[in-house]
Amino acid sequence: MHFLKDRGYALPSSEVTPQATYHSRRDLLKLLATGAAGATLTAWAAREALAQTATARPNKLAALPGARSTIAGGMTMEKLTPYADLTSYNNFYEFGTDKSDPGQNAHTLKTRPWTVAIEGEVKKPKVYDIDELIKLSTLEERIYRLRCVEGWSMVIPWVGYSLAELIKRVEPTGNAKYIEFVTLADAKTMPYVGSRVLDWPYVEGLRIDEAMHPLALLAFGLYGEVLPNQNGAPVRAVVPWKYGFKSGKSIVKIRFTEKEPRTSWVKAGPGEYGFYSNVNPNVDHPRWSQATERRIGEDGLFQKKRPTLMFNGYEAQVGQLYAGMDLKKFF
Ligand SMILES: Nc1nc2c(c(=O)[nH]1)N[C@H]1C(S)=C(S)[C@@H](COP(=O)(O)O)O[C@H]1N2
Ligand SMILES: [Mo]
Repeated sequence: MHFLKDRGYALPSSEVTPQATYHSRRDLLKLLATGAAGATLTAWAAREALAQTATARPNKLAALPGARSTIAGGMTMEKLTPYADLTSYNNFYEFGTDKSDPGQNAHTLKTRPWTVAIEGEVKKPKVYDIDELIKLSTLEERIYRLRCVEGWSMVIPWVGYSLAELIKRVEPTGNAKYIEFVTLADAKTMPYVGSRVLDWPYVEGLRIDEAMHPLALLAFGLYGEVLPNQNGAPVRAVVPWKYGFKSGKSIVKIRFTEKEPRTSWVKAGPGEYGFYSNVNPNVDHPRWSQATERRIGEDGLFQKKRPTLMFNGYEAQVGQLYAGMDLKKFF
């Protein structure tokens, strides 16, 4: 994936973009042209200037209905992680376990046709075509920190809408206590599906109130363009107050359940990875500290690391979800 190297995050042009990528991005741009996300487009046009400083970012984004201050508080003015870094340093084990593997291997992922099935404890189960899902609500650009459990972090300008928008439309039943994300496991296009690193498909989950929190994002793009394959095209979750592995990539199914989902990482190491996995500098991973982090593309390997913030800096927004819970027990 070299198509943006020389253009940074400018909007694409057909000469520098492989045909397949261009088609999907053109669809996103077409959607924007209909006015569905006009304000966002304005912000995107100004991206180049903004990203240079990343401090003078004007408030141009559409507010979420009823959650304006929550979302504004969830944004960060920190410097954005360069596009080249966040597309070449990834965790996407279906394409290999080295950080550089997804960027090199994920071109085999086919993101059209693509459907996302909504199943389980909902009154309106439905199989959404990805292009229908993109149009379900107004796309917004949201800058979130992503903190990996391994101790590195990035700041990414995602494009999507609150997961709550989808959840409300499918009408969960009274039994829906959790939501499970099932992601693609296609051995034909994903070379490491079948390897023993994880139990495939990659499954993640949230408690329903966590999933309903306006900060929880269903993302279709970043830096104003559709998601690069290695970042979880064509649709992924982004749960910014949790360790990165909770944000499942390339989702094909969303199930509403009564019981806590059995997630891939909890199955792989129940003593190391908990269901909640909220970013918490006070609860160490059994094999390493979680107190500090290294910002990809910014902090050198030998530089002093920056302190990790409770709930990844989103405590004011999400702390209430865990009132009264022992976060050492429910890690
Ligand atoms: N399907 C799937 N989703 C996944 C992973 C994965 O291996 N497979 N890795 C997770 C981990 S550990 C992290 S840190 C984030 C990384 O997202 P990014 O590459 O866009 O930064 O994706 C998460 N989602
Ligand atoms: Mo991660």
